[in-house]
Amino acid sequence: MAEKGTKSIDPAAVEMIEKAASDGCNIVFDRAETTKPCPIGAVGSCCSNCGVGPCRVPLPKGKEETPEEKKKRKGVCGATAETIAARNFVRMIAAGAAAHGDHGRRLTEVFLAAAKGEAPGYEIKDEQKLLQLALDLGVKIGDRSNEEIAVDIGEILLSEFGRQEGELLFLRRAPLKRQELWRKQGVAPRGIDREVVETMHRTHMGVDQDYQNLLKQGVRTALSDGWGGSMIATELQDVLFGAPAPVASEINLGVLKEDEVNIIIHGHEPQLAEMLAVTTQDPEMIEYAKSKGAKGINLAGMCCTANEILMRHGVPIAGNFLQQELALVTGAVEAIVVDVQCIMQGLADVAQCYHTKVITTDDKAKIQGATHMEFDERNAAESAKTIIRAAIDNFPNRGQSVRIPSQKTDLIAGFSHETINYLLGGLFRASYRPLNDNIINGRIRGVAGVVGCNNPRVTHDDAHLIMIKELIKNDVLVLSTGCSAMAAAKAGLMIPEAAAEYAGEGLASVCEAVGIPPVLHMGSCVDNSRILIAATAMVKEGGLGDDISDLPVAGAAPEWMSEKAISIGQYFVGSGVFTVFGVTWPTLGSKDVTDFLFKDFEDMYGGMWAFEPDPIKAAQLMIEHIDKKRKALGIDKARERVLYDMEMRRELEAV
Ligand code: XCC
Repeated sequence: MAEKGTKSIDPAAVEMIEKAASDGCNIVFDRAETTKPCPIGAVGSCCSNCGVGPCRVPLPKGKEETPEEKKKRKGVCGATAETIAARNFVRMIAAGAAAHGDHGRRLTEVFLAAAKGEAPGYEIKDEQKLLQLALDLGVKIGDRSNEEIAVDIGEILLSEFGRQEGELLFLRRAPLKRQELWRKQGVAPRGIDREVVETMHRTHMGVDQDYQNLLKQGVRTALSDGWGGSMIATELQDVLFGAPAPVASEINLGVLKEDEVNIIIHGHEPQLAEMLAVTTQDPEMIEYAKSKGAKGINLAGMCCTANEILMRHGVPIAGNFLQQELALVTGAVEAIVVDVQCIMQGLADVAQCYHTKVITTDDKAKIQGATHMEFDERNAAESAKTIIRAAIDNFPNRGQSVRIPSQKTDLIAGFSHETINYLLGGLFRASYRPLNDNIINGRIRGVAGVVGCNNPRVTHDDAHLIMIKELIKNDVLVLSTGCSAMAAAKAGLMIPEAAAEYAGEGLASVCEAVGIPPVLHMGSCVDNSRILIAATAMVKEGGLGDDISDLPVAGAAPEWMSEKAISIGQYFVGSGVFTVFGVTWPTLGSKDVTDFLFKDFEDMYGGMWAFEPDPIKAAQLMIEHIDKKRKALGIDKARERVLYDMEMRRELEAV
């Protein structure tokens, strides 16, 4: 592990952190030193839900709390430390689910507008996925046009947000046993908006004051994200922009170009990024760039928007969450174009040190000091051109302090559920059978989803890489999304050759036979819903139990920071997956709440949380869980028996 206090293990990031210091520019890593986390808020022991407080109920320092002390640890209204910690926790879930839900809603609106011919430039790209969705949702196909079918799908999915009764339709995609468990526990979500609103209501002063009941609503709200808002976003994005297929690209700050207009697109929603990807190729725009002295236009992505256009177009990625300001420090970025989520307000200050224009594009997300250029999906091409022209106009303003790090790494992305199905099963028999078989025979020990953010409280990218390397070394196939996937890609773990170098013998043999990396890039954070679908496909394929909680799988977010990560973690736990988070844990101010999430949840949902900041220990917890599940399935012996004789090798090559 990197020495404490090391800011990043990425040499490109380190170079830019040093450059920022010599340029006298204050960046996120400096602010993390001057602004320390509040120790009471960090563990969920501060209630600021009314004007009486904030009431702070910290744990006594350095000793066990007596029952008497615990009784006295209350807010002015009498709220216990348990209620306060649980309220804070479920409010994080509600905020995360709201972010993903609103993304899904906006996408559904664009989808509907495209289907009705009201959003020129957008069209149905993936007919197969459209028809599959129609079958799933009971939409008549017959001899209707794709657009007619799409209008029905869009309307059905739009009404999922405001659904008042019943259950979200995509819950039906889960294994039957899981659906029954959700109903039994009373956590099958109704509408996406309804669950978020109810969580905000319940956590208002004087409403739900039973921590177990609050956490139950937290599960329901999170499930409305994973099997609702996020899944709707992923599905419709795939239909509208095409389901991802394997694509080669490059990642890290070295993708910026000294002699071209550099435009970074940062945020989460792909509709603007898609249009920019097309419009930056427009000869008229390229000519305009040349007229300003540049050789061309270079579009690069940042954070999850980057993942979206990487997965579908191979657009290179400049970096993950903690590199957004560092990209500006290169002095070579003409514009950073942002939509929603994970956009640091500090960007506006850093832009002042250089010549970069920060361009906000969504009415929901404006930043003081930035230029606002509203993106209108109904006039998308013109909106995109206006933004690109503004960036080109800024090229002549580049200052003297330009330095682009040389680091960039090759990667293969585009591993959607459909791709995995196809790659493993082949063209004529697409299936998860070979994956399940290789898990049963022990070549692959299990599957882990390693996802989530960067957090400046720990060394940038370090925990992601240590954890992922430990997992693949132990034959655990890693599925990754978000900023975690970018960390892995930068370190060279997302090329097929990484299998021979980093993976255990069993996993390496499968990766080599199929030609895949040991860490598969599954997309952005809403695309964690792809992991739910992949897990369900493994259950349905047979041989590994009859619920997601039976599978030898685990999840992790070793450098999380966003409320969305808490919502994602909770929907994985609520779907039956053991999930471990690093950095910090927001309920440590209440032992009862923490124990409930870490222990009791296993009996209730088959999945539970854990907190372990050491990434090696966290990986070991995941492996222990995977082994526990293998044992329960009776396939632990198979693993011990693996000997690579000639016949097995031949069989493997035939996969
Ligand atoms: Fe944001 Fe999605 Fe976290 Fe990265 S991983 S910091 S949420 S960009 Ni989503």
